[in-house]
Amino acid sequence: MISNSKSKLRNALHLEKHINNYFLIIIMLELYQFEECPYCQKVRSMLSELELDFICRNVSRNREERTMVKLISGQEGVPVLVDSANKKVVVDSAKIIEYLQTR
Ligand SMILES: N[C@@H](CCC(=O)N[C@@H](CS)C(=O)NCC(=O)O)C(=O)O
Repeated sequence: MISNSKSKLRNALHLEKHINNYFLIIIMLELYQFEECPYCQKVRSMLSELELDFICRNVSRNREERTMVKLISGQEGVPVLVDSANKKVVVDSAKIIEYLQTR
């Protein structure tokens, strides 16, 4: 009986941890990018300089294969920044950098 309660508590704590991680992920900044893209590099540097955590969404080098980028931003170019907490999608490295600096 006691071990059953302990196991329920353990499961509840485990679930809570996952739920907390889930919300942490949604409020984070997401950068759609690929490593060799010089515009993406500029944005990554600024995110580091501002000590901002972000999720890196690595996309194909082939623009026709960037389905999520197209869906989210209405165009295929990267970098694209998604700031879910502020419901913003920002396209173009210069605009993203300006957004990050004034956010
Ligand atoms: N002016 C844009 C240029 C971005 C750009 O040319 N990105 C390339 C990758 S390095 C790209 O995605 N090209 C495909 C396209 O523009 O559809 C910026 O500064 O972000």
